[in-house]
Amino acid sequence: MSQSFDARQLRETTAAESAPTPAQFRQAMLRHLQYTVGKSPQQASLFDWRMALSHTVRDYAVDPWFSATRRTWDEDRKRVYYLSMEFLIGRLLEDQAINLGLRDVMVQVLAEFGLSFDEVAEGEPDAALGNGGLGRLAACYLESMATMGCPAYGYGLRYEHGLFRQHFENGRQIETPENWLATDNPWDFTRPEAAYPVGFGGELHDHDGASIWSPRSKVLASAHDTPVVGYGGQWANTLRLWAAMPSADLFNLDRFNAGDFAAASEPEALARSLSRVLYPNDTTEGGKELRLSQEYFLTSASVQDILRRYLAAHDDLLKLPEFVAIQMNDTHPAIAGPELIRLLVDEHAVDFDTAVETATSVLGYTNHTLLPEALERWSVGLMRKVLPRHLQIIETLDTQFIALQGQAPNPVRLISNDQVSMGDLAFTTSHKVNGVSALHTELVSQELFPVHNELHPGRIVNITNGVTPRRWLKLANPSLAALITDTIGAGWESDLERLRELEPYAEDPAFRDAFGRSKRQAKEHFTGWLAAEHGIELPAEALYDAQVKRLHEYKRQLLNILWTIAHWQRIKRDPQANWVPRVKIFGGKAAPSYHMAKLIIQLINDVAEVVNNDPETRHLLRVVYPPNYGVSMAEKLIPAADLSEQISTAGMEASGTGNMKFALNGALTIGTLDGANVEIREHVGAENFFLFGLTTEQVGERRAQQGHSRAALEASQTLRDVLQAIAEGTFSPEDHHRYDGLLETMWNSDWFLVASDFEDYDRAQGEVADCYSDPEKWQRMAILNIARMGYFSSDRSIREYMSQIWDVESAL
Ligand code: NBY
Repeated sequence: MSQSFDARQLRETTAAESAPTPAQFRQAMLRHLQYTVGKSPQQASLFDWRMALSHTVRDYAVDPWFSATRRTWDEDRKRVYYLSMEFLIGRLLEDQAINLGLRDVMVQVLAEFGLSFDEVAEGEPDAALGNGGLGRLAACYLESMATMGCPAYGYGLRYEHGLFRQHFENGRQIETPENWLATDNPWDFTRPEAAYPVGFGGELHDHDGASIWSPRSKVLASAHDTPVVGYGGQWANTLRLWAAMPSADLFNLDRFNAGDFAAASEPEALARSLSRVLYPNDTTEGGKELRLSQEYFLTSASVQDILRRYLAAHDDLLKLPEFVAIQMNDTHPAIAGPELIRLLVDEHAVDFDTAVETATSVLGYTNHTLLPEALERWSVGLMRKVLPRHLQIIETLDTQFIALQGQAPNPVRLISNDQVSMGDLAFTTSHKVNGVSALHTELVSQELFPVHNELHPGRIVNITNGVTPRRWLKLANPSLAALITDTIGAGWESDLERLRELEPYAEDPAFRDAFGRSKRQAKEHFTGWLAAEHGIELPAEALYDAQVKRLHEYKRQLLNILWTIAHWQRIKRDPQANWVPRVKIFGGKAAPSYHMAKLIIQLINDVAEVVNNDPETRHLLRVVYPPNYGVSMAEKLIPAADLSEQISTAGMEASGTGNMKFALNGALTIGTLDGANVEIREHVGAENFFLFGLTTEQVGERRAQQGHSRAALEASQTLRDVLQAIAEGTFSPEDHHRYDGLLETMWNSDWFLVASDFEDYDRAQGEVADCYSDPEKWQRMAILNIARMGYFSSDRSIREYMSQIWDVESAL
């Protein structure tokens, strides 16, 4: 059985039949409390209970994990290896419990001890091993691969410090280190026996025409495994994260014996730094030796592990593509091509051309960006210093690639301007290259890789992103999930197209009311948390209008806050008009070195300070920016939103996945024709989507027009009034010049076309308000959004990867 397996069967078997009784679960939990945690119920703190509970849930994950692993070996199945520098997992307890069918029993047993599950669960730190969309996508895909019964491993780094924590001081972003491992991580199994040396630096020697690499230093990669259970508990895969361990010879015993204790551990400290901290940029800074070393560390350990596992059951390395598919999540692990070629040639005596062919058949590359500053390039000098053998292999690949282009006068090169282009390298060493939405894939073919595309027609494929409905609907929005189950029955969780059965209910007043109540509950859950955690009180009766995502100029949080100012000014001019009360919610982190993004954060907070304290408007407009947005905050915030802001400059957001989570939870979208917005709008219907803004093509034309920013400003009195208020220090009375730089950009360059799109955005926001004043209409639209979002399940995405890229069958 395979692609056509019906995931609906899963739930029935596990959730109902093999789930423990409350008594069994209680006993298992108390056992862990006593023997794993070492506490009695009388002494146990919330932390102790969470540990006991997590270990109990993990135990139930181990059985499907063992059986899936055993079956994969016994049936000699092809495996997928998803290589990613980021896995933005968030919390695991409730997620795993839901997939194992244990959630209700767990809540009930805790209640018997007078404990609230929410309170216990709130203590779990987010595993924030990622920056944003790319890392969260990897986490959704892991969960979907397990649900679909796709034999797979996720490979990543076990960063000691995940994405920094954010707080605000006087409106400014301050970063502090994140420390998720400070208390025990109950989910992973340490595997000291699975350790691989990864070499760095050193020299090449010629030996009978072959290159011999003698690395200068070696660092051990040591494995930590977390079982990832699919929905229904029928299958489980492994997330294997590598931690850097200094190999024994790195500790300088001579220095230690000579009494220089600090110097003795210097090389050791350097080695450990490889898995110390996640790079906090969602675009590369470039040229950082540690980053390149981290990328190689992940890649080499993973590829060695993959070959070891393959060779344990096979001996013909040329058959590797029949049993192994490796997916590179962007170019960060793109050294996998040269590394696999190196291992085949240098360690297993495969000839070079065969090695290249084998590697290419195994590898796939997902592109997540067109932004030039985010396309990785490593200087040849750095490559030679850190990875001399790989550079040599890349030079050969470059020569071959030029030859492939025949007489082309200006051939595309893997190495140009003394830099290795990791995108071009990833393309040439992959049999499939995919973009993450239809529009993005089109741009990848036409703008980024036109030459590659002509040389290898059919290599580029589109696989539109998806999100897992288990975490992003069932877990995050229990009231809506319950309403859906009551209405169409269970099973939609693993067959999301079934949401379509909700369509007729858009016309049912009772259902619309019930939907309204579920939205209210989600709002109360969010505002309750916001009040408890941040002391922010929000009105329940308002349009919740949210933009949460990394801070980036192309995402145009600036457009949103400028419109908010315009809206405030309008209310002040006519406070008695029939305004729809709005709460403007912002969330997201800026890269620590991204000055403009941090300035925009400060502007949002400055505006919030003024607007929220204006007695004339505060019942009609609020601006809130809860700090430290991440997966766990998203789980509370997204279900509470009425309006989803997806307002990037067209052509710049590769896909977006937050857009999918909001629409799935019944928020309406105000958005541009960018990334997956295009497909969301096609699916939910143009009449159920607030569209505005220039198209990708028009963006190109507008940018080419001299003085477009000034012209757009001259055409908008509204926007000029906004900019004037900022310039006058309305929001920064203590520093009138704070936003000079930002205003200068608005008048004179405006690369992201904030001014050009402002008036149309204003028009669309007007439509939003009109529509919201007609609750019946709004709810009908929201319900149709939910009913038509089935396509955006990550199960669908994974099914497409399995058939179009990995050529692997479901084991279920
Ligand atoms: O990947 C995001 C895209 O912006 C978004 O449109 C898409 O939905 C999502 C999933 O396909 N890209 C993204 O999140 N990128 C990064 O986080 C990232 C991280 C590190 C680096 C570059 C990009 N880096 O070079 O270090």
